[in-house]
Amino acid sequence: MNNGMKHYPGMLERPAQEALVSDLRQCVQKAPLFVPLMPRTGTPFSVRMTNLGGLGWVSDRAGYRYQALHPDLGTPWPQIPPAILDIWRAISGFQADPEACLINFYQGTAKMGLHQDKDEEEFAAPVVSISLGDTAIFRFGGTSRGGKTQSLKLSSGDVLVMSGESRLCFHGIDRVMTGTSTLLKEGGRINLTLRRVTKA
Ligand code: MD3
Ligand code: FE
Repeated sequence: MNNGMKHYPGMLERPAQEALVSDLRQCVQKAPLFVPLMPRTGTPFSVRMTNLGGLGWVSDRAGYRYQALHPDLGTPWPQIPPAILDIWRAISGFQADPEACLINFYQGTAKMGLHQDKDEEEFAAPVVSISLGDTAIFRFGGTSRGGKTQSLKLSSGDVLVMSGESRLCFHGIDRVMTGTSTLLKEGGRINLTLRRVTKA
């Protein structure tokens, strides 16, 4: 179970985390956080999001998809900063760069239910996740819904790589532990998820 999942605790040192947050603040000025809606029902997510790269993941009443433009502004997403691409190049083992960097911002009781990431065309590429700020309780299981699950704490500076069988595992965030990091002045948690969308 979960072959191909690798956790790198504390891969990013504090100064690197601070530099990333500074990059991300600039990016979010250009591509503000939006509140995704569940397909069909329109129920808002508790997590706010934005994206970097040629393609961004969005969700609204019409469904989940990747698109080149910010849903509220109609402008292209900012480029993925070099420091973020460097992490992918160092750790993914994949020959092509990611096309999408989803930024998830968790405040207060925000969480993310168990789901699979399957809106991409390229499943041979891993997904790389970078955690910044407060510690999260991450839950993951196997490739079918309803199986056994395990949990893992994801702390600021941790990197998680999901390749092979784990690429399609069910996963989510149960909760974020308020006050566990001083990285973000207002608290909360940022997760960056790097993905290859089209076939390389
Ligand atoms: C396992 N994000 O954006 S990161 C997501 O912390 C997402 O915001 C969570 O799930 C977050 O889709 C979890 C860890 C993670 C990311 C992608 C995965 C785990 C994954 C893709 C496949 C399997
Ligand atoms: Fe996911």
